[in-house]
Amino acid sequence: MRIRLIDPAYEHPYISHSQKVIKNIWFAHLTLTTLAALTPPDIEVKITDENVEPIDFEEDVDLVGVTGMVMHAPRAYQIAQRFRQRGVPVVMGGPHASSLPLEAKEYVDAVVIGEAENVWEGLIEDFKNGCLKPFYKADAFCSMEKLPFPRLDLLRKDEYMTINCVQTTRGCPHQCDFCHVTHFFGKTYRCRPVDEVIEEVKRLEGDFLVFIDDNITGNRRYAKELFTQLKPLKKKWASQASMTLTRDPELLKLAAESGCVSLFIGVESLSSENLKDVNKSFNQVHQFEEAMKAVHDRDIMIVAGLIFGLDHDDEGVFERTLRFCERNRIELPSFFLLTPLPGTPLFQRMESEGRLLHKDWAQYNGATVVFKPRLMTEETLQRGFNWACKEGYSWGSIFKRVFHPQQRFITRVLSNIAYRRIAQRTPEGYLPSLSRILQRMNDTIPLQNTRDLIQQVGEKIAEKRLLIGQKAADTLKLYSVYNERLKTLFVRLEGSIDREGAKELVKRFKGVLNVEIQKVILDFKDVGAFSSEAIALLSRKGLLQTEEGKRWIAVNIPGMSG
Ligand code: B12
Ligand code: SF4
Repeated sequence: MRIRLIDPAYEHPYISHSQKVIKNIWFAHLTLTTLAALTPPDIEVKITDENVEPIDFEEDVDLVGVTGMVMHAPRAYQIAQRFRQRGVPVVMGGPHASSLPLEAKEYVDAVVIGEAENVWEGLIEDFKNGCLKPFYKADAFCSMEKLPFPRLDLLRKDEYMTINCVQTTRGCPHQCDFCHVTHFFGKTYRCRPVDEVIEEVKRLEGDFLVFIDDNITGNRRYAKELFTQLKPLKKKWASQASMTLTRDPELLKLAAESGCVSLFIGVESLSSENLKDVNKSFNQVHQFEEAMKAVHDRDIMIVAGLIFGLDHDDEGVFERTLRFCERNRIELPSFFLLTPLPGTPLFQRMESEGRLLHKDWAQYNGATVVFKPRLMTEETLQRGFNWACKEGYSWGSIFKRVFHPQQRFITRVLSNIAYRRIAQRTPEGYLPSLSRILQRMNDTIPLQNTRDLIQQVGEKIAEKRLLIGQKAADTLKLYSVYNERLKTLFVRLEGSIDREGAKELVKRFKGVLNVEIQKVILDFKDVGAFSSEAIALLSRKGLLQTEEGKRWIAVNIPGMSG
């Protein structure tokens, strides 16, 4: 019996990778090599990764297996159709088929939902006996012990950056709303026995490998044990980890000592509100800079995942995020557009709010807007994203990010050049015209004469002041969000306002109303103290108007609204 396993290519005018890019940055998934290893030895099994070689649709095979993420689904269905037209049965598994098995079943003969380990052999047996079932789903997650080593020998190794991929864990202890991992693996985090991982690593040729885990440090005790045992092998490795890793200096040290040279870290957003919305509050915005430094201090390169289009993102998000990457010398910023993947809580929310634009899965690629953003139009989000991709890999931005004292300068530059090639193919974008204004409207103004401040009366404020503390009261913080749909700028003020602070406010807000910003709402709720001169100035300049219908509206003015 002959089985052909196929990883569909993604065909897209600018997202698809050329052979050259694949050779520079790409590593093969472990999906099909794992399936091949699970296939009984008396069966001839071959792999086609369509990203690196064409599919032979005329091949004489008995069964075809196709995998695919959401964005690959339409291509996977086309492939299935071609083989089925010739009477070759097709089985589909992987993230998309597991999320939408009924849809997938329309195009294939059988669907494997979830992991294949406990069902693949049975499926082959059924096929041999002519009684293939429509769906296969294991009763439980598979054991992580004694997993067969993936059949890397079936890949065209010279076509990739590396084929040295190893998985040590499955799942993730976190549950970010946009992520497919927890949906797929449930709330489990399973680790392979360390000695089996070490044995697999020992068998790899060359000294570099990728651990394709979703979060390699999800269980710190396990990760420490793994890194300790990796050390003597003197390999270099890359992987993905959540930012919580940076809070354990010993873990980070061990990772570096065991050969970690690069980590993909999901930073996602610089807004705490956004992170809270997507259940990722364990990423603490105020610790980001420190966290990035801790990783760099260990000579580990950072590939940062950053998402645009979350509900608190306004037009200022693109520039703010890029400047953050430059300031922190993030070697490889990886920008994504928020993408509601079927099966995730994000998808359910967007669907119930009627915000999905369509279900053309090929567009669910992380680089195309597929939903209605809250504070921007679809067009602004798409163009801003395109701008960030291009600008982030402009020479100017690359230079700002690659120069720092850590090792591997050449590697940093070469990886940036490879990413630049991809970024250059992105269509023209533009920085939204309000971006600069919004940077100035999200700032901290130091105060000069806090002696004259009058602490506001009223229980609420007194409480606030205690909470904010003396340090915050020496500054005036501006938090602004612009809603493009309402053409309204919302500004929350926090801290104290003395005469200089009020002058600065007036300066920054003078002329802010224009064709785009048609209304400003100033929220004084978190202002603990004013000087009388500040109040006089703000009121003279019209910033304390409370009447509905005006273009300037002040709300929660202490002493007025209680
Ligand atoms: C490595 C990896 C990548 C690498 C790809 C490597 C490369 N080529 O350079 C990189 C980092 C580039 C990447 C990119 C992306 N990835 Co990715 N990636 C992974 C990761 C971490 C591991 C994949 C893997 O090898 N798994 C190990 C194998 C053994 O597991 P498996 O694929 O699930 O297969 C098992 C079962 O699903 C089943 N099965 C699967 N297929 C089939 C087929 C048949 C016939 C059968 C019977 C069974 C079966 O059997 C297998 C054994 O149990 C997964 C997460 C994960 N844990 O799988 C995400 C994951 C697959 N990626 C994901 C996403 C979204 C992406 C991106 C779209 C992100 C983006 N927005 O740009 C891009 C797309 C890139 C592209 N053009 O293909 C999502 C997919 C979600 C979804 N529903 O589509 C995942 C699940 C991660 C997540 N956070 O949600 N990815
Ligand atoms: S930490 Fe990463 S892998 Fe884990 S649930 Fe969140 S996004 Fe997914």
